[in-house]
Amino acid sequence: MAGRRTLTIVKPDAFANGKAGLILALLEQSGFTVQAARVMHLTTSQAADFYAVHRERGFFGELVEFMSSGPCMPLVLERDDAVATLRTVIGATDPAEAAEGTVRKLYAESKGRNAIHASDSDENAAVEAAFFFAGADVLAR
Ligand code: FUP
Repeated sequence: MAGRRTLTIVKPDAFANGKAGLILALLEQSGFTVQAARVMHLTTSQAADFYAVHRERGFFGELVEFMSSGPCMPLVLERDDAVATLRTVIGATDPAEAAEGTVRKLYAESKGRNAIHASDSDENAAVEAAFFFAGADVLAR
């Protein structure tokens, strides 16, 4: 059964542009509740660890540089079918291909500076939530 929690990050571009609140509002309007939140500035080492799955890709250096370029806002979100629903709400990786009304269509600048991250499976959601939050920092079920 699909899980009820996922991990998202409002990325440095959207946070710096003052769009974090608007993005959070859109997520809440989409039925998500916030179970954990923080604002933090990732080190290059943390950004590289978080995106380690992409380390062989040509864009990895740029991705790490961008994700450590300023503050971001990781959130644990909850609703039914959380992972798949949030992937729909954020839209395609490239904002040029993202559907109308999605976070990336509304707020992303480019494929690299694309406003928001969302976990792509229940397993990764659990791993990524643990990357940013201790168990005690996430609301109890
Ligand atoms: P997504 O799951 O939609 O965030 O996309 P991916 O997991 O494929 O990529 C992770 C991040 O790598 C993207 F958010 C942005 C960056 N990326 C690029 O910069 N260029 C690419 O061609 C693909 C991804």
